[in-house]
Amino acid sequence: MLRAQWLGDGHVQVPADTIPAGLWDDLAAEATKLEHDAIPRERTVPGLQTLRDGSITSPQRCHVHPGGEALKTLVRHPALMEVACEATGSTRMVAIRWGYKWYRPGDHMQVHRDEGKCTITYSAGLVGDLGTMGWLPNLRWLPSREIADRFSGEEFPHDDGTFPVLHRVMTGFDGVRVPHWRPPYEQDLGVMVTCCFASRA
Ligand SMILES: O=C(O)CCC(=O)C(=O)O
Ligand SMILES: [Fe+2]
Repeated sequence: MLRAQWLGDGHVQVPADTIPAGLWDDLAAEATKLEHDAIPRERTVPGLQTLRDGSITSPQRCHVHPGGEALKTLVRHPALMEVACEATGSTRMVAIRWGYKWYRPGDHMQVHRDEGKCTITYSAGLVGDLGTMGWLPNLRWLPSREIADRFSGEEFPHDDGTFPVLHRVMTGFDGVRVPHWRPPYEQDLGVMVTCCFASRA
């Protein structure tokens, strides 16, 4: 079921009640506490660059932080691993990166593909309304070079599918293959948690 959904749609959800409410509270509190240490991430070089691992980098602006104990607890939660394995058909996975992201008005991330090692990328909203991410599932299998050529002159495409980033629900997606982006953020503050797992078998 999860496997079919992954292959068809490129995304799956960790059932909403699996992660305890207390852990979500801890994550929101941890993100708030770490906000003043968040690191600006700003890439202004225009256009899309393809890297050798198949990923695509593009202009972006936000703040990030690798988090603390609450985030480590989330990443170690067995549900994330189980959903990731069942969806992707892997038998063993390891979390390879995780963090909080802060979006303020105008912050954005243009069309990109995630780091090649990320078999599945998870995200969830913690604070504010994260709305939707732009999502191009029909271009999942298009070579990165073609994606870069096609979108270099178009900062935020129009003909997208949208992908909701839900409050306190982890959604896992094929961010390595499905090109995706975040249009300029319009509200005061959105805080997101994200992590990615790599297949080991
Ligand atoms: O803001 C989002 O929802 C997407 C973020 C993203 O794609 C990334 O961090 O790689
Ligand atoms: Fe991404």
